[in-house]
Amino acid sequence: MSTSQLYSPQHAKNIADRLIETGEITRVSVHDMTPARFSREFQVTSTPVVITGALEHATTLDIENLISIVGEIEVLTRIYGEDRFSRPKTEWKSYCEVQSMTIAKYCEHLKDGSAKRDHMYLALIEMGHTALRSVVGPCLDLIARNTGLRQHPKIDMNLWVGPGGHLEPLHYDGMDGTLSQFRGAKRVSLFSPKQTKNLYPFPISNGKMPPTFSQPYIDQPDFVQYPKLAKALEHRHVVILSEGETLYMPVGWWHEIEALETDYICSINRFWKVDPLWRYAQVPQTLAFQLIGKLMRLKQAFK
Ligand SMILES: O=C(O)CCC(=O)C(=O)O
Repeated sequence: MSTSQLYSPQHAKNIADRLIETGEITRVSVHDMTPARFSREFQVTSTPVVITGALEHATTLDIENLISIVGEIEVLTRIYGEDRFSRPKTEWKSYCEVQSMTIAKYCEHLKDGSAKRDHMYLALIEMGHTALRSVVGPCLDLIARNTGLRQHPKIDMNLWVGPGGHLEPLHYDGMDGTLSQFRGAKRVSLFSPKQTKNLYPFPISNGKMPPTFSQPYIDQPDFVQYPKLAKALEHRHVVILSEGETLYMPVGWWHEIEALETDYICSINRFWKVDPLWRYAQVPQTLAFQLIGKLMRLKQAFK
């Protein structure tokens, strides 16, 4: 069999599909969670968990509510562009373009289909100082109370709104994170930090894409260019995060997030202090990346 037959896109996809490990992420009701349990079973062991039941009494975050609560706020919207995901990530000139618009204007793009066509995503919009905080805050604070997660001093909560089908490519963060699903569902693929080498992070010298992003597409794997990806895929965890659920992602865990097909999805994420601090030792690349980021910000401040 020739190499091209062996690694045809369909063949590679079949291998990837076969290797998906499902159903391994534990679900725990927020009402059964205590800080001691969370610390022992999930935080200290850096184990992802889905927390259920915390958003039961949350106001639905639909377009109408978003417009009436925070519609006037001007935000930077990510525009990935129509053909971005059909090109290899190594050809991307930057992570994405951004455009300033009000949240109400973005909602118009969602309604008329242009957000889906142009892969426009309202991503990582800090909402801690807005009226939305008092609407969703109580549910999210219940998660903090029952897990003992401690808030990052500078970041409170971020809004994510986008069309069904949107894909946030595989990356990791330098803090613990929780992703709460207020509308629609997401398919989350998770890889432990142990798989970092097999996921081919962008080299720091790349300069266009951050080293916290992985080069290959995990659902159209190119095993010729990225042979070790097959190993990583053996350890892939896939979880469907349904409306009302919250996923805890420990520092350094790789995640790719796909909004399942629907008109639009709405989530809120939070970043938390890494407790205890020695957990950073398990993900030294995260620490190194944070230090580089701090040095770059210092350099800019003195320019
Ligand atoms: O939901 C998304 O699209 C991305 C969220 C994310 O990357 C996070 O919560 O860390």
